[in-house]
Amino acid sequence: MTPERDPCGSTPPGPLASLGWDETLTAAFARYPAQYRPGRVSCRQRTVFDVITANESVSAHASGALRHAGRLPVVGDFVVLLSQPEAAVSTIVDVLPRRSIIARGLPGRDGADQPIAANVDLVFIVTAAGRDLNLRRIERYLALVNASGAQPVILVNKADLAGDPASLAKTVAPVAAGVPVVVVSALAGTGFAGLAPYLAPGWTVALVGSSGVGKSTLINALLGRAAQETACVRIHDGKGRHTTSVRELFVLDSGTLVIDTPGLREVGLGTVGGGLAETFPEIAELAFDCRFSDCTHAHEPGCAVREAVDAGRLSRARLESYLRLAGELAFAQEKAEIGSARSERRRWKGISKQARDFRENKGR
Ligand SMILES: Nc1nc2c(ncn2[C@@H]2O[C@H](COP(=O)(O)OP(=O)(O)O)[C@@H](O)[C@H]2O)c(=O)[nH]1
Ligand SMILES: [Mg+2]
Ligand SMILES: [Zn+2]
Repeated sequence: MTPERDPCGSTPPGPLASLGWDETLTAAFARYPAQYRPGRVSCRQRTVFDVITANESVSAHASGALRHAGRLPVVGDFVVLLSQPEAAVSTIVDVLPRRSIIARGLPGRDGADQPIAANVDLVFIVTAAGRDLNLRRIERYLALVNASGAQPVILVNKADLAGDPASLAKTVAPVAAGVPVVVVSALAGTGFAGLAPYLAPGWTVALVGSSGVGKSTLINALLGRAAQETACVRIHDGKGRHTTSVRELFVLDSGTLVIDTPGLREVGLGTVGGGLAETFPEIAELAFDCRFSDCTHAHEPGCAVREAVDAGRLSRARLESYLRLAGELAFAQEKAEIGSARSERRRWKGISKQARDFRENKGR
């Protein structure tokens, strides 16, 4: 049997499929002529990206057009490359449509979300036994992941530090709300069998969680070698200095793609609200019985959610956490609206100035 030929001739060579490439991407890439090639961003420095293509890894700059449009790629993005034979560095000319995007609100800025990783199928929310085992933080990460388009899995690391590892899963269960919980020790190498179902070939798995919970140790254990050895290519940053940064996308022997993310000190929820109902399904369920369909469960009369708390059917901590995150989300959305209104004003100012310059110069 002969393999099916792609009529457009745009199907990238086999290895791209093992990078998580899919049919949708093939369709999006089809309009690019032969000198362009697709690849996946494995490492992001300030202005330089490492891109894995079907047969090599190259350094690339984002095109001016992408930079001006604020469409910079992130780790995990599938991009379109243009390589000039005489130039050492390739140019990223397009970012292909994302099937998921993990983003967080960036505290103190115009309210724009900060993308962290793209095209992720599954996210391990990593937490650790001991001080980091913070249920409220897990809820926050769940809301973030539920809004991203990727599936969450809660991973409790450092089981070796807990007297009774089984109790760890039980502690987390009330906030997991049906999301799988896996307890491991990256250091002792225990519990990894529980991860196997999530490490399918061609899947992209991202690890998120506070700094120090053991994400890098876990990736090293999965890789069976020190990930630090595979740091990004050293590149001159234009000021004559070398910049280094650790690679963030790895390919396991199983064919799973793993993305490490830097420990996030602050995890703002961003502006995408879709994640809350999924993160607090029991509250969403109770809300059907609130008197007002737009009940915020904060102060309205006839609130079924607050009644459930009073009756002991819903934990108060859970409702408080929901209210805190919902409030934060509303604030972030408002800020983003103001931010986009402001940049819209700036845009119009630019346009009217152009028009004025044009009028003033016309008479000459
Ligand atoms: N006891 C214990 N320590 C661990 C485990 N996994 C990681 N650590 C330690 O936790 C510290 C932080 O680990 P690291 O992988 O750098 O965390 P990251 O910031 O999330 O990448 C290191 O000192 C690790 O040796 C574990 O399963 N058990
Ligand atoms: Mg790390
Ligand atoms: Zn209510």
